[in-house]
Amino acid sequence: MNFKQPKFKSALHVMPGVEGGHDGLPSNRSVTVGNTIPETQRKGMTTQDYLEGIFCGDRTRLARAITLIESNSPSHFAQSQEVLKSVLPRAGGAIRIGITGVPGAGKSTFIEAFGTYLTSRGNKVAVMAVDPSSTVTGGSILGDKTRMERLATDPMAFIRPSPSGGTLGGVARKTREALLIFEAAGYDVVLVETVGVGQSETTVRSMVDFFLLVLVPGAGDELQGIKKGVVELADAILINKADGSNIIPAQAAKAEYERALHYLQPATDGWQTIAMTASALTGDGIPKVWEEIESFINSTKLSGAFQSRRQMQERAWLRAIVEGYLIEQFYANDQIQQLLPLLDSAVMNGEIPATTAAQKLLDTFDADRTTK
Ligand SMILES: Nc1nc2c(ncn2[C@@H]2O[C@H](COP(=O)(O)OP(=O)(O)OP(=O)(O)O)[C@@H](O)[C@H]2O)c(=O)[nH]1
Ligand SMILES: [Mg+2]
Repeated sequence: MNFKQPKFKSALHVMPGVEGGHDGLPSNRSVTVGNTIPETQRKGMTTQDYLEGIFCGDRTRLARAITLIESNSPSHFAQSQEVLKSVLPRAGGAIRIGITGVPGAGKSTFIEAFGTYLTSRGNKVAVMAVDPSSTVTGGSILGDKTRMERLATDPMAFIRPSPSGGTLGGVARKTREALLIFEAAGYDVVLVETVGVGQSETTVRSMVDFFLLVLVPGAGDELQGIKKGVVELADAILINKADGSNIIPAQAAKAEYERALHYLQPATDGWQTIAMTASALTGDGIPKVWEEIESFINSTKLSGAFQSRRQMQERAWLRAIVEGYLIEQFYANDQIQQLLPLLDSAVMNGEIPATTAAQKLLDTFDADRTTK
């Protein structure tokens, strides 16, 4: 079955015969032998080229592999799936961490401090963002590179801006698949940032092992402005900006959250969601965040919660792909496109029940598919 790619436009097309520059990286042309450009670079890289690049840690080919899987072009679909299938046995080894929080909470500054701390310990860190609102600009992370100056030039880190997918589903697919590529390339910590708006936190939660909610003290009464649902997704709450005159309010906020957390359902079986304070600016509390994450990973691996969450995530992901495919096929069907506006207005005018209209649409769709 050929899964059609969504029809929205992307700013991240993979260009055949890439000569460099489209993903911000230098051209590969210097590798040419004599005057001839190797076939693989002229016509697009082979699957083997991508895989070798990923496995040997070649950043240029790694970036291109991610560009390939981010492509919306149907002509890249088969090759991107081939690459993914081959990386799968080597994927899964990273600790996947989601980071959310209100705009301005300090997520990017935290990622700079935390990521740099991790690379100094010898970890290889990949940073991605799920930002469905980002289009041509390449997302907040790209604009944020000034806040991640050290990490952006750190050879042990790789920052990938949010793919411009148009829909959250599109961005989620690309992020999940890029995550597998990073893991196969030996990145052992993957950070996925998302602004705490709409559905994107739930989406990121569904692809990570550990979910961190970044808050700031003194933003009003605690729990204010934060949906209870988001707190319930978190494995830890980090009260950031605990520096200078903010230290006391930050500690008060931490205590208040600790109390509130006792009444909430923890996000992970067997792990009581914790509250911490830190300063992304001074680095205070940053090692403690990692300590807690390691302790979370150890205890959930021991209890099996870690593995079963990953399995559930894979299954949910499979279902989501199938559902997305079916919905797209349904609405793209010619007969449905003709019938839908008529039934829409009949339902809106109270002429027929919605269930009857839905049944008619589904019968039409089924009949049309069986005749094809
Ligand atoms: N004092 C203090 N300021 C901080 C700290 N962390 C971040 N800031 C400041 O808070 C502002 C917002 O920080 P960002 O890291 O851009 O916040 P963000 O959550 O990534 O924001 P969005 O990407 O817009 O959602 C910047 O001016 C930072 O310098 C901190 O620990 N202490
Ligand atoms: Mg940011």
